[in-house]
Amino acid sequence: MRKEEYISLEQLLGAHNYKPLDVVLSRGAGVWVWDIDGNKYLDCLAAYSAVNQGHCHPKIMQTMIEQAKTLTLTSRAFRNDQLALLYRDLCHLTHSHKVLPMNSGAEAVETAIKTVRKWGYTVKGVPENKAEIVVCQNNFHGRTITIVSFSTDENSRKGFGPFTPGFKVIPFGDAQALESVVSSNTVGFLVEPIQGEAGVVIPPSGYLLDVKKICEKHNIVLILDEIQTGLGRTGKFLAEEHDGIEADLTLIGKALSGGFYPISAVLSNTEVMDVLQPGEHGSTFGGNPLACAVARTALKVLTEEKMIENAEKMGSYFLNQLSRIKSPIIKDVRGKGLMIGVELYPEVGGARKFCEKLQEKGLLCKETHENIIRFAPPLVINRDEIDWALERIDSVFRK
Ligand code: IF1
Repeated sequence: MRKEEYISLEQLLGAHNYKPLDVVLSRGAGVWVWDIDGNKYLDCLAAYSAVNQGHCHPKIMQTMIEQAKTLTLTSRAFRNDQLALLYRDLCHLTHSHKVLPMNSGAEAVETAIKTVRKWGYTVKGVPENKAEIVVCQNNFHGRTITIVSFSTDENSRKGFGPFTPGFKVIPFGDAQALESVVSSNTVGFLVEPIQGEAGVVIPPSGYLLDVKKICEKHNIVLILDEIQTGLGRTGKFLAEEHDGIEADLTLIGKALSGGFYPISAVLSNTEVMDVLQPGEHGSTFGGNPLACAVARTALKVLTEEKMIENAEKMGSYFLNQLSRIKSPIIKDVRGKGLMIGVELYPEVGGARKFCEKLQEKGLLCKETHENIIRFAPPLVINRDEIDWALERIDSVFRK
């Protein structure tokens, strides 16, 4: 089939909940992807940080093939020989005490919400159905009804009511704002260490430390959503490490499988998770042996192949070089590790057309919130590949 045929078939038979670039991909390896006509692109989105390890990492693929031939799904009615090993690997890497495996990032967020509410009622002593969780403006935590209930993005909410109550919204990056809304019913504070979808918004340094102290003072569970910032993206295993703190609950997903399989997890470094009793939460595929085996190898290659250190090194090189581009349309360049955002002046009429120009030059990236382009390639990118990308970015923005 020709590209146009793929696109019209997708348009005809698929729901229109996305407006993708008109590129039909068919192969990936490392930072590169190819479309059906054999054109090669540098992937600067990495599936929203789900392919940190690079496309089709051979070792993760090998594990997937072997495990798929052995045992894929048992349900949690029985135990399997991969789950406890993943628990051990994750607890070792993150100093966590407990792990609850799920599938999508949104499911991990929902699991954390249920857990801290239950902790509020059974441990903190909050009256039933009065639990409040604080979130930030411009948050992105997923697409379920409860999660969009506390979104501040009209596009994510309109037409989906009625919404789940029990959430308070404060400005991102302002620790005092958290203190000012705390009540005796507050059970949790859910926040991204860096707001991804909002446009790579980095809080003032020390923000996470400040909110951690406020949570300790008021006996509130700090929940860090590291589904996008985690697993090396910002140059540390978890972004919280930049502030030298440990969240009470940490949410990971996306690159936990290197892009091979949906798996997410809620990590707890306190006993919050002990409030869950048998039969109170779960999922058909949560913690299945195929997901666990793939995740173990995804974590192994991330650490053994020094991808996190590379993200730190290549990220600062990429950021520095981007900041040196002299362009009348670039308003700001910001980022941490290989989580980088380039904000354009609103007058230029939106970032989409620049993504389309970059696509023509062989670089795939995605705009967010009209004027910001996210550059988040797989963490295996090398300096030559960054220079290759910079040449094209410079040629598009310099004019
Ligand atoms: C889409 C955005 C990114 C996330 C954080 C939870 C989730 C996500 C910080 C939920 C998911 C994905 C969703 C995907 C596009 C992408 C995205 F543009 F939607 F906002 F990355 F910024 N927490 N983000 O970033 O995880 O349930 O998707 O596994 O909805 O198109 P999920």
